[in-house]
Amino acid sequence: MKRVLSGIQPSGNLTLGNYIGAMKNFVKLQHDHQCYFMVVDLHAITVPQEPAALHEQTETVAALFLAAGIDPAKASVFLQSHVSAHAELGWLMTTLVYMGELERMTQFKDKSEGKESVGAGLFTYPALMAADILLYNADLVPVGDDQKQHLEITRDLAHRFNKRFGEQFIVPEPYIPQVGARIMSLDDASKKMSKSNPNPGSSIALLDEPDVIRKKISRAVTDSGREIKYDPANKPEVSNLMSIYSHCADLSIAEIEAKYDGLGYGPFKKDLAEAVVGALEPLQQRYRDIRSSGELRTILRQGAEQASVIANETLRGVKEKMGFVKP
Ligand code: AQP
Repeated sequence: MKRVLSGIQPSGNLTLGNYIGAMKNFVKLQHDHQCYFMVVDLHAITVPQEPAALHEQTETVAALFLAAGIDPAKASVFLQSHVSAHAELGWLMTTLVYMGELERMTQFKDKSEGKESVGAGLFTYPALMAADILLYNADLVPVGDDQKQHLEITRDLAHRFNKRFGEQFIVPEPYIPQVGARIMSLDDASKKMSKSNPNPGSSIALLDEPDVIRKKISRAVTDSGREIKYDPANKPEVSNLMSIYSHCADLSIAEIEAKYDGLGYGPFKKDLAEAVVGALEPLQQRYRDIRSSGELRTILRQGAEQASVIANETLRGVKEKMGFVKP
C-alpha cells in the first residue's frame, strides 16, 4: 500500500484554503493508502507564537483533522513534536541542503519581507519539511499549490542523500487538487488565502459562525462586471469564488457557469454563502463533539506511537549510512 504524509501548521485558524487545498485530499486518500497526518507544531514556531495560543491552536487543528473526516482507525494522526525523529532528521537535512536552494523559496521571501529580525528556522523550514516526508518514505504528499516549491527541495534532498550515502529514501510526488489548489484571499485575489493573515475578512475560517461566513462572502471583492465566468487571468476574484463554490456544492465549474448564466453576482454570492455554511456545519458539529469527548489526547498519543515505529526505523538507517556510531 502506498504511503501518504502531510501536515498543517497550528499557526492560526484553519481556512477554507487549507481544507480545499489539503484536508479534503487527506480524507480521500485514507481509504486506500497508509496515511500519516500531523499537526506541524515545530514548523509553527518558525514565526513567533504565544505559548498559550500555540497550545490551544494545536489541539484545535488536531480536532479539525478528525472533524473533517480523518478516521484514526485508518490514518495515524499525531503532533510533530511528539515524534522526536522529526527534529533529528531535520538537523541532518539542514546539513545537506544548500543556502542557494533555501534563498529561492518564495515562502521565506514572503514571510521575512519587511521584518527586522527573522528566525533562522524560517530559513531552514524546507529541511525540516523534507525530514517530515522522508521519515515515512511517503510516496504521495497531498498539499496545496503553495507547497510545491518545498516539495521540490524534498525530492532533491532524497536524490542527493541516496546518491551520496546509498539508497534510503523514496522520492515523493505532490498530490495537488485540480480545482482549488490555490484558494485566494477574499479581499485581494493576488494573495493566497492564509490563516496567518491578520485581516479576518480575507479568509473563511473552518469554525466561523454561519452569519460571519455570509457577511464575509457578501463583502468579498469582485470586479465591476456581472458575468459568472471562470477566467483566472481576467476575473481572478470571481474565479476564486467559483472554485470555492465548486468544492462546497460539489458542482463542476461548467455547471456553475450554466446555473448563473445572465444572473449576476448577487444570487451567485447568496447561494455560495449557503453552500459554504452547509458544507461547514456538519464539520463544526463534529468538532464540538470531539472537543467535548476528551478523546483527543489518547488519539494523538496512539498516532505518535504508530508514527514513531516507522520514523525511528528510517532514522536508524539514515544515521548508519551517514557513519554515526550505533549506541
Ligand atoms: N490558499 C490556499 N489554497 C489551497 N491550499 C492551501 N494551503 C494553504 N493555503 C492554501 C495548503 O494547506 C496546507 C497547510 O499549510 P501550512 O499550515 O503548512 O502552511 P501554509 O501552506 O503556509 O498555509 P497558510 O494557511 O498560509 O498558513 P500560514 O499563514 O501559517 O503560513 C498546505 O498543504 C498548503 O498547501
